[in-house]
Amino acid sequence: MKTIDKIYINGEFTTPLGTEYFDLISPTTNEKLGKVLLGNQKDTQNAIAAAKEAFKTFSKTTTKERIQYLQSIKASIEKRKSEFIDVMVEEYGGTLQFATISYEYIIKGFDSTIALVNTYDFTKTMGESEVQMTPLGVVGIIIPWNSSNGFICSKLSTAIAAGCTTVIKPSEMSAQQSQLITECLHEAGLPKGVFNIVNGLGEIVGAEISRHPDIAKISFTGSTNVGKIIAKEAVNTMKRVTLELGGKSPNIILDDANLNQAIPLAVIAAYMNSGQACIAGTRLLVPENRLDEVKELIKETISKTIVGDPKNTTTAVGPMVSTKQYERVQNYIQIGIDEGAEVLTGGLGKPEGLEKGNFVKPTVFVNVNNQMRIAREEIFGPVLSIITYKTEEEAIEIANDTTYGLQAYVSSSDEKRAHKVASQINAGRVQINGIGHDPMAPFGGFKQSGIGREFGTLGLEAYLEPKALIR
Ligand code: TXE
Repeated sequence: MKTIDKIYINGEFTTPLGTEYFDLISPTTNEKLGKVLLGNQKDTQNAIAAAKEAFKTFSKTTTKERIQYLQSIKASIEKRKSEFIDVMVEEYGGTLQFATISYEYIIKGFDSTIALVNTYDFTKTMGESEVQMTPLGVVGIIIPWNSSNGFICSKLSTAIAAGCTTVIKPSEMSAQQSQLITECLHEAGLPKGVFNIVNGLGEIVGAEISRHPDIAKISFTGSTNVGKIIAKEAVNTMKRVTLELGGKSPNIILDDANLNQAIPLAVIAAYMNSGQACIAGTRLLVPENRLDEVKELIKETISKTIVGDPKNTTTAVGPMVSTKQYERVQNYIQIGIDEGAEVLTGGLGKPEGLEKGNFVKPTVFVNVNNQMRIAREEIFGPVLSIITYKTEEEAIEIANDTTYGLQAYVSSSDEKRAHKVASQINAGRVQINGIGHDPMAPFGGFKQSGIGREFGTLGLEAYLEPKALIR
């Protein structure tokens, strides 16, 4: 049993003033793993004050110095690779496969941020003026549980690259993962106050960050509902916001697609991170005349998809993070049934032999129309809806008929055709014949999937304020 009873403020591990504990429960066994002592409003204010003080000097550091800090953080994370992976598997139920990829993305992320800042021009000429790209100030980083350290690293590294200081609020469910990254950041020897980490509840610590006048920007990843609450609060002091929110990503299988490639990819896209991914491809758009083939192939692929203990190397789908999330997914499966969709595979209840943890049967619905709730709302579990279409135009129309627009997928044996279709989809990223991540390309959503972009030049500029000197 672990007790995490420290937060990190102004270069020191410190005991929070808050007195409430939150239990950490294993998603795999539902046994208690430990508990975390939560920070309160005053702790948050102390962290913000430390970041504000640190900004006075950190904002004046050179690019070279900031690159050295980033390198030193990367080096301390590299020393603890196996712990990063293990704690994600234990605390969150991320599969070993997914946790390993997440760790690799963290390292690659540091490399690309370093490369980016190394060549970025912080002083530009626009018209006849000099434009200085200046660090925004103290950034509040509020993140969820579905890739806790991945999100901390990508947001924090960009903030540091820009010369900003930070107050980080991880999900209370990710306290062990936060403890590990805090130790790495502490070891990296950053100036005190550049990063502060306060464990705590969203309505207390997150809300204080959202309203505090000394926070210049909030970078948030999480649900669309909480994103809206944060944006409303932030506007009172004109905080900049980057919001990376939910999705209901379409995956268009064009009629010329090689299904032997496209369908296994579709299953990976839908069930990545056990379906708890904002970019999950949860609406599979299939040409009517190929539905029977798709149904057969999807059943076959899922019969080979291993659900179970996330520690096993072959497991592709692990448990949901919490019993609350398990119940939420079950509720959506029931909604799908009540709406008249047909369960092709999976369905309600836990898979046989996995009654202890928060396991969901990988589920596929057919006979879904795009107006059903299972096709419109983010479920955040391994539930895929198959929707048929007649023409390419109709496929594009269905793909875009959503309040979201984070990611989309297109499969075709004709690259040019896929490209043309991809260009007509309203989403921040479109994956053609595959699933990849380019850390130099922007990431973020159209419509209610968010505001702003992360990664690459646009991601860096979201932490900078342009100042024109007119002569
Ligand atoms: O997310 P929340 P939850 C979706 C997914 C999931 C649902 C609920 O559909 O089922 O959201 O998950 C903090 N002011 N996504 O409830 O609440 C909170 O403490 C400031 C999609 O866990 O959005 C946590 O640190 N902060 C998603 C963070 O916000 C507040 C990832 C995210 O939690 C707050 C996760 C408040 N009033 C869930 N209330 C994605 N798109 O990747 C909460 N928080």
